[in-house]
Order: sequence, then structure tokens, then C-alpha cells
Amino acid sequence: MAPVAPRSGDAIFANIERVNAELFTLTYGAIVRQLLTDLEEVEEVNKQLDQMGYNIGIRLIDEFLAKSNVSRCVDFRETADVIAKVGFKMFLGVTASVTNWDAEGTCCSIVLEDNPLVDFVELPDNYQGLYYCNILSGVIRGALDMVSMKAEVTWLRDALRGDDVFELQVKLLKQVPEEYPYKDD
Ligand code: MYR
Repeated sequence: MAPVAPRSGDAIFANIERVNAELFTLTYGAIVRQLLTDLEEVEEVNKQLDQMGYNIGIRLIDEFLAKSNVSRCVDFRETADVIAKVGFKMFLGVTASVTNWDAEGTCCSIVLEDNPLVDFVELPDNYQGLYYCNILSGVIRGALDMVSMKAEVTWLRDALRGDDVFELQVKLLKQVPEEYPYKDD
């Protein structure tokens, strides 16, 4: 029998990470499939995925702020960059780019060329109205809500629907000024 070559720690961790990522992708696929079975209407599934994402986003922001050491962003441009470069990297293992800024600096696109959520996924014709990755728009909306930014997050391009990339438009609707929590005497 050929001797088994010992693997370096890095190789083992890379393998574990790959398996974790695949497990995550497959689990997400199973959730979407179950929702399609239970809710039947694609529109309802889109809503449910967005709501699930929102519920995750409002909790995930704490972990993000604690782990990333990101300090308060000076404006929405910086926030969008942090989401694309730090947030996506931390939770999805990929980075995205930020483009298409409007003149006011309140609306931009986050473009995702590499999206591990859709590995192994192909949408059948009867599910063409599905926003399979809608959980991501909900996560961003929820996380932004927790740092006092009300945003609308919309898919502009979706590679599962034949586009070349995934593109999320993030529009800042309102920035709620944070109140100083203590009264001055
Ligand atoms: C601040 O000004 O307090 C910093 C705000 C940073 C918001 C970052 C939100 C992270 C959202 C992660 C999205 C991950 C999607 C997979």
C-alpha cells in the first residue's frame, strides 16, 4: 500500500473551509427548495428569503462590527465599500465591487462576479421569477438598519437569470441621526 503523505495544517484548513462553504451552499439550496414547495408562489419565496435575510442582517451586524474592527463610516460611500470589501469577504468569502454611484452619493451598485451561493444551481424555466439570492439583499438591508441607515436593496442583474454578474442596487432612503443616549444635566 502506498504511504499516505502527511498534509500540512494549511491544506487541512483549506479543505475544511471548502467543505464548510459547500455545505453552506447546499443547505441554502435546500432551504430555497423547501420554501418553493411550501409557499408555491415564487413571489412569496422572494419575500420570505428577503425577510430571512433581514432577520439575519440585524443580528449579524454585531458580529461584523466586533470581528472587523471597522470604525464608524464617514458617509454612505464608505459604508458601501465596507459592505462589499469587508462584509462580503467575512460572510461569503468573496469580495464585490462598488460602482454606478449617483451624484448625491446615496445610490450605488454592488457587483458580485463570484457568488458561492449559486454553485451547483440552475433555475428551471418555471422558476425564472425567483430571486434565488434574495437572502443577501435582506441581510444588507437588516445590517444597514442597525447602523441607522434605511435602505432599499434591489437586484439589477442576476447571473441565474442570464446576466453576466450579480448586481445589487443599494439606495439610501434615510439616515436616522443617532441619539446621544444620556441626558446632559
Ligand atoms: C458604521 O458606520 O458603523 C459601519 C457600518 C458598516 C456596515 C456593514 C454592514 C455589513 C453587512 C455585511 C453584508 C454581508 C453580506 C453577505
